[in-house]
Amino acid sequence: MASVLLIYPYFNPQNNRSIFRFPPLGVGYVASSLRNAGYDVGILDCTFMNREDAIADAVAYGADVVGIYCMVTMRDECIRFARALREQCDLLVAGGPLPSCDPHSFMEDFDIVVRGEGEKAMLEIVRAYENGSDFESVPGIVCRRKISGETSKDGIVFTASRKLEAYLDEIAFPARDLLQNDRYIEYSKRRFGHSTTTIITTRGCPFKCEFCSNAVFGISYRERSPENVLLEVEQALSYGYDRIHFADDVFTLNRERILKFCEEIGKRELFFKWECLGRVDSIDRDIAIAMKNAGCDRIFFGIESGNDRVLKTMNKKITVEEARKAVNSAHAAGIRTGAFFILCYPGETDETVLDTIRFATSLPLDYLSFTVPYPLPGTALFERVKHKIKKDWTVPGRFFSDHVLIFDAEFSETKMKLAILKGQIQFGLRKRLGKHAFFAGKPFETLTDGIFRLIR
Ligand code: B12
Repeated sequence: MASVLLIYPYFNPQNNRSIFRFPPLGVGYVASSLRNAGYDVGILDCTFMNREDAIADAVAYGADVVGIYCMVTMRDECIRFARALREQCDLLVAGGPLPSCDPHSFMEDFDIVVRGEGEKAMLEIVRAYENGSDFESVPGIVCRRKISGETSKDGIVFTASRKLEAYLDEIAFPARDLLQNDRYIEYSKRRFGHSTTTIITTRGCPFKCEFCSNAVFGISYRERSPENVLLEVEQALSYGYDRIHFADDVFTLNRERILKFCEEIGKRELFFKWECLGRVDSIDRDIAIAMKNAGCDRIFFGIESGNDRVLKTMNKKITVEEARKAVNSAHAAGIRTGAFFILCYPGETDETVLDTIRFATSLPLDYLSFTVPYPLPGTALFERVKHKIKKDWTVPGRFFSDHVLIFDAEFSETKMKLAILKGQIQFGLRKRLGKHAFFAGKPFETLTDGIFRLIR
């Protein structure tokens, strides 16, 4: 039987300010699917490795087929692996969010790109490889056309699209035994005092936010049953994790399902802490209390703007008022709250940016993240600004933040970074000064509002 190595090419960049480290679920799912069909599979997760060791390990593994994950920040590393392994294996396959929406740019270095969900696609590819049959019969991939037995360098073929997995409960759990659980547990305990892993309980998101890349799971929202999810929770806890980060795009979308899920946790007497990403229009006091009682102690909201006009431009389909209510409900239920905001989005003015900072720092948040806009390939935002893109995402930031402006925007990169810094300081002051923040923080806010308006 063919042997397969799956690589997650994430190396901790030197100036990385992100503190989150999670095991790669996607390659875990693909590995399970291959292993259940009898293949010998290994995972090389580079999160805690240096590049030289990782490449040497990949070469030494000697797999027939190598599959490499890629998302927008990993393009260079992914290509570097492909080039290092080109002569060492028979078949190179790319998969994950970036190859799914930008397959052409991988076809120079890879034999095949998988677009979208990878479990069945990768299995069918490995089977076709073993049988010597044509890859063109495998749906959901991009490959090269065979011309009289020869593989042409130029003739790139997009095969028929693959149907999305309809019954998520039937998909095998990710192969956690192949992941570096001890390293993740050690990192997470040292950093946060608890050990977190991710689980995904739904796939797809029915909304079409202008900046979001949903090339893998699409807009068709599908759910796992609470029973099936809790079996995976039990399995994850048995590895020594004590906390779950639900990685769904919209964990709280279906109210009935969340209530059933919380009830089921109680019935099974499962004690673990968890966190998730929620949409502000799906959280109210009752649901927040049920979640808190079931162990949820942190919720993140993608609010993105504190101005209704900008929220419309982003196609977020939420309002500032809904956002305030949701954060207040979660906070009142005793759940720690976090929120993500984008500053200086295309179409914003100085005043809308200041609205966002004012709004974000007025909320009872425990964690607050501001970023510059990132046009991801395959998104409507990308289409809107693609003629202005001037840099690749992977160029690291140098100044006081690792944010990189990759297109010619209405705001300069300096102005954007200043807005982020201002927002962070305002948030810090508010947290430190508590109820005195309004008076003590006001001079800082007024002064920096003025500076922000003046800067070009
Ligand atoms: C958890 C998460 C993180 C975690 C870490 C990732 C991890 N190790 O788990 C953290 C919080 C650190 C993170 C950070 C970022 N993230 Co993130 N993250 C996610 C999230 C919410 C879940 C990931 C996940 O577990 N998915 C579940 C698995 C099952 O899905 P999957 O990985 O796509 O795998 C499937 C297929 O892709 C395929 N597949 C996967 N691997 C392979 C390999 C092969 C060979 C094949 C054939 C197929 C295949 O099969 C799998 C099963 O069907 C996704 C959103 C999402 N819905 O996936 C965003 C997402 C991956 N992140 C994204 C982004 C943009 C970022 C950031 C850049 C955000 C920022 N502005 O800072 C950073 C970058 C971090 C870095 N320095 O590289 C984007 C990527 C978009 C793109 N086109 O590349 C996504 C898609 C969010 C979005 N909708 O825009 N992220």
